[in-house]
Amino acid sequence: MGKYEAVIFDLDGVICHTDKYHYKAWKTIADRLGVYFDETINNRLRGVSRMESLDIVLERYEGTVTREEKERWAEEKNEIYRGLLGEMSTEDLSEEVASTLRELRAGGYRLAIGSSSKNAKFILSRIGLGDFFDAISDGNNISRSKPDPEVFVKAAEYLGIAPGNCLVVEDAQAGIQAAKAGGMDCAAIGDAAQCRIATYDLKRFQDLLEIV
Ligand code: B16
Ligand code: MG
Repeated sequence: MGKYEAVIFDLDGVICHTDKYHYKAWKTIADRLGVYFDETINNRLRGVSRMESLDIVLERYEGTVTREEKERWAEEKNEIYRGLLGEMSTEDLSEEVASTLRELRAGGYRLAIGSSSKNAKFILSRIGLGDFFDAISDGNNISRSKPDPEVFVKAAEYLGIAPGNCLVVEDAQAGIQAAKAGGMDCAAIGDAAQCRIATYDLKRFQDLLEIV
């Protein structure tokens, strides 16, 4: 083992990709409400909690909205989204991610998920990783979302490893900020790697094996 004892992975955008399902589900709600919504707006929802995502979708909504309405729309979005997640299968886990995870496991690292999603366990089961991780910290066990460090601090706690010995892997800027605020090193992948605020910027998921 090298610099770290554990690796904590964000889920959406790191282990697998659910953007298109979030997009379809939010677009259905936005169309129903007559609010403009496109993929650029959808990109702003990455790593953001469900209710905060709805606030972004409603930025262009004219008129007042009650709390009850917001809760109902978020629930409706989630029902559509979960229906679409049902289309996911083990084919949505890339060979590169699967083999990198296997190598890390063989190297003795403790592996956890740190995701804002309340659907994390369902997604993991769809892609064949339902029993793979040593710990899962997700939208169901936190009260503050990224960039607050809570989701990653909890993951480290569940693993029983000090934050300073954990590496976080993230695709969203808010997630990188969360890792740093929790006293953890972090590796950025995808869009987050362009911000240049992470400890490491990865070109490919398997580059992880060179930095742990
Ligand atoms: P849910 P992550 C995040 O997952 C997604 O990136 C974000 O787009 C979504 O709004 C959030 O989960 C909440 O998801 O509605 O399923 O609870 O990237 O933190 O794994
Ligand atoms: Mg993400």
